[in-house]
Amino acid sequence: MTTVTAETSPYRFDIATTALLVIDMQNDFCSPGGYGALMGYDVALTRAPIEPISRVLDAARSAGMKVIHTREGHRPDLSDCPANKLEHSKQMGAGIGDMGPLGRILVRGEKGHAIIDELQPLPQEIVLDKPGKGSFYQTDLDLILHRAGITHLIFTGVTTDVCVHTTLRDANDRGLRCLLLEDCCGAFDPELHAAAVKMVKMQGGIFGWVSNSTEMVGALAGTPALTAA
Ligand code: C5J
Repeated sequence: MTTVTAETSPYRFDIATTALLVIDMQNDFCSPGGYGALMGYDVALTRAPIEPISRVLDAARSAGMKVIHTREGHRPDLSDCPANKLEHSKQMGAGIGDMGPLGRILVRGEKGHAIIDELQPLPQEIVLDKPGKGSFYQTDLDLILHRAGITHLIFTGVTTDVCVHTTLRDANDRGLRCLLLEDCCGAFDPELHAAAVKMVKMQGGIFGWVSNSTEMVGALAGTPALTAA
C-alpha cells in the first residue's frame, strides 16, 4: 500500500490496482497551430503540466504502474463527430476537420492529433482514442480497467475543466477512487483550472482527492516496484 499526502485526506493505493491517466496531451491542445491555439488560447497554460507529468510518468513507469494515454479526436470522415460539436468548433474559428498548420483539426492520424513529443507513450502503454470529452464515452476504457482490476485512477492532462473533469466525475460515479494531481493538469483559463481543482475537494472530497507531482513522485520513490508476474 502506498500513501500520498492529499486533500482532503491521505490517498492510499496499491500499484497493482492503480492506473495513471494522461489525458489529451496532444499537439491540438498543447502546441502552437493546434485546435486550442487556433481558438485563440495560450498554450503556455496547457504546456505548464508537461514537466510535472513527465516526472510522474517516470516514477509510475519505474514502479510498474499501468499507464493509459487518451486522445480526443475523430475519424477522417467525421462520422463520429456530433453535429453540435462540429458547429461549435466552426463558430470558434477552428472547425474540426478543417486544415490547420498541424493538419486537419482534431482528426486521427494528423500531427495535431498526436501526443506531444515530450510525453510519447511507451509501446506497451494503452492509447485510447475518444470522440468526446469523457474517456468512458464510446470507448473500451471501462472494459480495460475491469480486466486489469483497476480500482484507483490518478489524473493528469488537459484541460482540467473539460476532459479531465468529465472523465473524473464519470470515474467517480463508477466507484473508482480518483486522485487529481493539480500541477499535472492545465486549462485555457487559470480560474477554471482552480475552480475545477476546488470542485474535486468540495464536501470533503465529493469527486476524489487532490495532490501534486512532488508528493506523488516522493510516494512512488518509497514504494517497491511491481514486477511483472
Ligand atoms: C477540450 C479537452 N477542452 N481535452 N478538450 O476541448 O479538454
